[in-house]
Amino acid sequence: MKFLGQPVQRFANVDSTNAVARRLAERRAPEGTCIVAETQSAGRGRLGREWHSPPGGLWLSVVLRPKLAARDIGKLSLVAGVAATEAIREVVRLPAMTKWPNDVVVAGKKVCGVLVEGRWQGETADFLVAGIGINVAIDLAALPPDVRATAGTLLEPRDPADALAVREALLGSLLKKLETSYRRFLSGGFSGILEKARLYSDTLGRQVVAAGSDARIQGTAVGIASDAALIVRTPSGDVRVVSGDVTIRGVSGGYSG
Ligand code: BT5
Repeated sequence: MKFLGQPVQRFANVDSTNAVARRLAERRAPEGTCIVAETQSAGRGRLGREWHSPPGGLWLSVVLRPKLAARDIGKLSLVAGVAATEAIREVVRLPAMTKWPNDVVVAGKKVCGVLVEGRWQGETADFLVAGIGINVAIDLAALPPDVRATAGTLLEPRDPADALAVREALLGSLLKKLETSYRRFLSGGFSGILEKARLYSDTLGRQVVAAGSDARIQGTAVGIASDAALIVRTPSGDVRVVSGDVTIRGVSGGYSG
């Protein structure tokens, strides 16, 4: 690896690795700085949602400094989601899938979430923080019942030594894959990442309900466009969903995230 994880800063507990990375980035931390914590007391998801971060997970954030327009942030989320999917496949050998826009699921259960945040100067990113949370070996009973219903863990948290080894292997694999995809993305190779996103997609071909800020769209997810938008086929035509939450219909318990 050339820069991702140079350095890795480890903490026992932080409020949120994204918040720590942001504070460091504001003080000019170099691109590639990576924050890893054992637990987070205020782990966050999108739209102010909470990300539960008990021991046994891999909670990390990296500082990135791409020349990126605000409208392209969704692409970077996809880059990180695909990297996490591939790392899980490689290290744990489970059939991880990417659920648009930012989740990784195994057997329909959310095992990983991605949160990309940025500071903007006009329309361009000053810096970005890509946060990735993976439930490596967490005790699902530690989650509130509504979250537990849709969450999964890669391993049972029975053997702490084993779990620690898997976490370290996942960290190494994830940083490598993220760096490769990110470089590819910066050099104009987003279409290759899109191909993977489509290949690993748990969403395409499914009946979905997409709830954005101002509309609720119901139909079949038929594509991921070149700007990372989800294309949903409805009786009145194809609709582009740029952000928001997607629920896959027909999955027991209904699943959104
Ligand atoms: C996400 O948001 O999925 C992004 C999560 C990013 C977490 C990482 S951890 C390292 C870094 N530091 C941070 O502070 N954050 C990042 P969203 O799509 O909004 O999903 C949030 C929803 O997922 C919650 O409302 C819950 O329903 C569910 N959830 C919360 N904790 C979970 C967990 N550990 N496992 C599975 N689902 C969870």
